[in-house]
Amino acid sequence: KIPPAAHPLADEPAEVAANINYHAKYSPHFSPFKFEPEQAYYASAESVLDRLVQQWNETYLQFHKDDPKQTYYLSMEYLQGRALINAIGNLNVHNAYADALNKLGHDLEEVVEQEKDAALGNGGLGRLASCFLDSMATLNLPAWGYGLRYKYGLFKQLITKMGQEEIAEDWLEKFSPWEVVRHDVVFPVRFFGRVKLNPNGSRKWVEGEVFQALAYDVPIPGYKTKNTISLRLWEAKASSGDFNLFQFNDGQYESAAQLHSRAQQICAVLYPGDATESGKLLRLKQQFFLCSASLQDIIHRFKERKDGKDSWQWSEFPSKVAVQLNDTHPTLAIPELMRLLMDDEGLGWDEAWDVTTRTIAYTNHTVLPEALEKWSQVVMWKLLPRHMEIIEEIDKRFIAMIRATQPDLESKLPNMRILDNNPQKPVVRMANLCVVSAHTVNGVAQLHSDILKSELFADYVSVWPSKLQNKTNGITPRRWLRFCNPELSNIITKWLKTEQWVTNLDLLVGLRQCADNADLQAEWASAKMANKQRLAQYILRVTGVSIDPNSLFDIQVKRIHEYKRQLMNILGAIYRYKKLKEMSPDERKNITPRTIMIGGKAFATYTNAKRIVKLVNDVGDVVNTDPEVNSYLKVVFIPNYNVSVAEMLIPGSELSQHISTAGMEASGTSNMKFSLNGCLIIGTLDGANVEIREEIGEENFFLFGATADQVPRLRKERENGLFKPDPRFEEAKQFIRSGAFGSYDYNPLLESLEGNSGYGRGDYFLVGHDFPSYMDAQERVDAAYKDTKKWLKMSILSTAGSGKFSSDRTISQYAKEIWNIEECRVP
Ligand code: 26R
Repeated sequence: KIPPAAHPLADEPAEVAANINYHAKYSPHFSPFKFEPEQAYYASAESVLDRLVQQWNETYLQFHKDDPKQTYYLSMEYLQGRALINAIGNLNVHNAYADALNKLGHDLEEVVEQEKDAALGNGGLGRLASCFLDSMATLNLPAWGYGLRYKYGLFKQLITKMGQEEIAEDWLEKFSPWEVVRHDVVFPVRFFGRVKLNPNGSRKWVEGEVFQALAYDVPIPGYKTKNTISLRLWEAKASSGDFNLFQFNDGQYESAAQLHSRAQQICAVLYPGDATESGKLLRLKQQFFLCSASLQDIIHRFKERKDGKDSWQWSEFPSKVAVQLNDTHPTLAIPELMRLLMDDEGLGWDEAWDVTTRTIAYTNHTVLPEALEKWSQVVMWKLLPRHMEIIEEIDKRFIAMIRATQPDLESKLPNMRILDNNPQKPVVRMANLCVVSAHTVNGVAQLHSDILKSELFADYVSVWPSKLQNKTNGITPRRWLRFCNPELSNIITKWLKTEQWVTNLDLLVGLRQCADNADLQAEWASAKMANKQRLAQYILRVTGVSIDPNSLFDIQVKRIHEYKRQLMNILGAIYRYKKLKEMSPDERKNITPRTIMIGGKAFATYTNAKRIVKLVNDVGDVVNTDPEVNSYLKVVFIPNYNVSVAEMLIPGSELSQHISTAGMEASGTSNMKFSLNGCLIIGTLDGANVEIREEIGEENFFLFGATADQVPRLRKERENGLFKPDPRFEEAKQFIRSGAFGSYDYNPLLESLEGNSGYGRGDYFLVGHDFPSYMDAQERVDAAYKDTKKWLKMSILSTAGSGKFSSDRTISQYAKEIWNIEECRVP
């Protein structure tokens, strides 16, 4: 019997301070002679971890004891952002830590900023995964996240004279206190090799090279609950036996450690460039590594859950395990589960297929053709020969099933089947494999799910009428309001007379009835002003540009992509600048001053996206230094947009732009964050914008542009030369051509808006078509902003109408309608 551990901490600031001090003193991470913000951060993190570990262990035990069905969320991306501020918020010890740090001569805000963002993701899909973990923990759901522990996360964006430059971000450089390595959780993962036929007819994948997957666990605390779940990240290692001591002693250092260095490549970076064959192979290895390690772990847990006391049956697996695939990136989980069940556990095809299909569900996050994964069959046969056999069999059986049950679909089969056997380039269509194998397929906003049903996956609807579902995305109200915007949160709590809204976001509707109240409006305005001032200081610090907190703060932050139409935004800014220049000083006095901020990373090889970044910066350089007009307009590019920058920007924003070509943005999630923080939206009827507008009221949303169902016709008309450009559009483009923003060659960008056909040319994204209605909507924005009371009312109504967009709502729906899991709460 081990004596019980002493209760780690009380919440009195003095005791918290003592505990931080203890960690500062006895923690081996740094010399004891320094106690600067960085040391204070590490000591605070370890102090918080004392609390987390206890809850975490209790959660493990509870899950083990109750043995509920558990969900496993498989994702190649997580955008966790900072952990310290979130953990002390969720543990409800914010004030204790702020006071404790004060006693130690530090400021919590400064200490918190020492932490590097964990940026193991690109954008929306990765941040969604992190919001989902927060909600799963908060709702006490028995759930796990699985991912990869990349050494370098998403690149750091530098803005230079050349535009965007990328540098590696070594987020683990100074070690992360938030991960715990589990030396006892290790699984072998094989690549290459061949399939061996056993005498009894069974098959076995053998030889090739084998790496070890080592688990690192990150605690995910729920809000005001003991439940603390795990994000398990796999790291690739070679076995010690793979180190060739003989070669090493012979001076052949590189070849002695060959497997070790190949292991390091697997988890080196997120999305290695895939222009080369070796790059593509590496990406496929990453995906398989995640799937194989996670499934072995899941199966291991399934088998050991009753301490071996009870016998169990494979047919119960789907009533104990739900696996959610975050897009097609972890699709290999399907053939890997089949392989493990058949080749390792001895199940027959039918039984294995039944278990697999009842376990796995798939979420689609995009309809863009270039993002629909297709893997070369040649590469797959080499890397994963057994999985290719299984995929061929799934394809064969699918075809047979369709011919037997729905012969009328014969003509659709070439598009529906999993293998595309085009002799030039035979590929495996991962989305088709998911739709055929998963029990549920969901889109991420109502419009997106409708498009999946009517277009991308339309052929499957008659085969499985209820397989396709919608689960509108959501965001965690903890990180995205309560913690990032304490000023506004306090006002909301005061006026609703409860803080329950943090876990029951629908309560925000209670603000509707006081949207006209002058006192609320005054408090609301002063919170916004404080946040704008903080943002202005940040902008000054990182860009050197001074912006006016009394101007309208207009923000577009997201990955740079032509479909998201940052180009339309900057063309609008250019037109605004040109008109300001043409005005007399007296005329200018009627203008609503604006600060247009644009931020986001361009994929390193996406040239047109990088040109857009360059253009925004060049326009900023000209506009911001033009003394004639720069008190009416500033254009700022926000460098290195990430989760913690977003936490600063969103509370200080007044207008945000969600202006994608209708039908192209699956959902968008920052639109929800802005709206929740009382920021108005100018946007198209795309993704979740549609539902946000429904919830907050159309009179509170600046709508413009073509609708999704009009887009194909408009593209046709354009091809047939029927498009008549608006003079404002022509004027803005001409202004760039005139050299007003420097001598950089913008022709490729301008040409993408010209012509009449082709993807990415012929204005595929309909910037020209939507530009006039966009500019009209911008005029409505200017007019509305002049009426402060009206604007404040709209702002309050935006927050009041955002309750639906809590990820708690989204996750409850997944739990009920897809996973069939229930809460398992630590008492
Ligand atoms: C593998 C490669 C081709 C690849 C494609 C696409 C890698 C990553 C992506 C990212 C996509 C899938 C993504 O992030 N989609 C976004 O998902 C969000 C969460 O559902 C949506 O809000 C957002 O609209 C969508 O673009």
